[in-house]
Amino acid sequence: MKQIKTKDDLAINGARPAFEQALHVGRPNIGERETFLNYANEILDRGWFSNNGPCVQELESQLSKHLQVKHCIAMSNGTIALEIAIRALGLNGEVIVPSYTFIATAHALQWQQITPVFADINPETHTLDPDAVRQMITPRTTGIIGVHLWGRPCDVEELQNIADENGLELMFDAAHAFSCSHQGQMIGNFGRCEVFSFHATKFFNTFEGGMVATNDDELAKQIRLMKNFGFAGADNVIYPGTNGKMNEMSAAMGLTGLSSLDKFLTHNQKNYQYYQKGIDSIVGLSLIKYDLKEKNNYQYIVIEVQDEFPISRDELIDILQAENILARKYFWPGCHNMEPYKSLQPHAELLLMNTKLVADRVAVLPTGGAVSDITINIILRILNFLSCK
Ligand code: T4K
Repeated sequence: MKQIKTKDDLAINGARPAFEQALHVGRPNIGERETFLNYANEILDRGWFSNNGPCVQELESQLSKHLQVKHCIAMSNGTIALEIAIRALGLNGEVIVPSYTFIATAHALQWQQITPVFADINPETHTLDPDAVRQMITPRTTGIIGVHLWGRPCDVEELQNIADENGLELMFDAAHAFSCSHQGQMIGNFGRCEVFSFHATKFFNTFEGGMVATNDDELAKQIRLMKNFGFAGADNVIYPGTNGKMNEMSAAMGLTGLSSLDKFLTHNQKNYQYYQKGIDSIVGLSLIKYDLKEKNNYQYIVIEVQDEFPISRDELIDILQAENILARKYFWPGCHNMEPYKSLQPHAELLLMNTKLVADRVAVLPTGGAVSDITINIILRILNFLSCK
């Protein structure tokens, strides 16, 4: 194990890195290989690879049970699930979203000629600040998309109040919040619908994949039409739909993952607690907290680098990356600072002070099944060393 006693021991100064192989923030969680291979063999034998196959149907049914939600509609990825949900809700004009999110939240609107209007976040929760949302409503606003960032639920009730008072649709980007709850109810049950990502790097993955969850029968019917070209039956197209279908291998990965979900969660939670013990005693670093009364997936280890820390967040990331610890500055610099929004809305940042504050100080550290407590111990020792610089 590499010793770090002086700054010359840091890889950024030419020393050997702490890890020989890159340590990624989100290595995939893989369930029992044998289970997946059995599903894969069945799929090959059956010769039924897509178009609402038996694995997709079984996955949707298990997901509905897990989230206690009426309809779970599996898709090829989270972004297309967002695009379809947005279209099925009939959103147009302007839709209020946070800028502090993955770019897909904004792009899913812009892709359909809907203007994402960026509202500021609460710096404590990193999710939409309801007062900021109120400020951004105009006569062109048709909806609000809250993002349960890091798996921590938005202020769901207050956003629902705002939507109701102003006749707006409310949906959620729950890409990070699979298997999380809010006030004892599983995420998936709020707003008109909620959208999940099952990308490789997520707590629960289907290689690539996503889903819309809703308790609204009519909306579910519409979404099912849209993700399958608008087919209402053989040779009967009644809507200009797209192709958002999940394939059978992805669904098989999902079924495999679901049967190991408790194992993934236990591992993530242990990692979180291990990081927490170390980071709590480091002045100038804070680890975001999860509400212990709720279900959490502990998918992200998110730290904030405060002014008291001797080096900046960017210097910290550079030092860690040199050690082969590929920490990330999600979701810097905020969607409003990326194209096309940067050019289309050059003054957006004036109302996004908290977004800037948070985006400038967050770093995400590696966790997941591939990261052990020994690895975390090494990362903590580096952080400790840097705190005394
Ligand atoms: N809404 C929100 C709030 C989201 O966060 C996302 C996706 C979406 C919507 C859209 O859902 P999807 O359409 O993606 O289903 C990654 C993911 O690609 C993206 O899914 C995710 N959010 C975002 C937060 O992170 P990058 O650009 O950071 O990906 P990349 O390739 O750098 O991978 C991240 C880490 O994982 C790296 O350290 C490498 C490692 N990795 C990656 C892959 C693909 C692996 O170890 N194995 C792999 O197979 O975006």
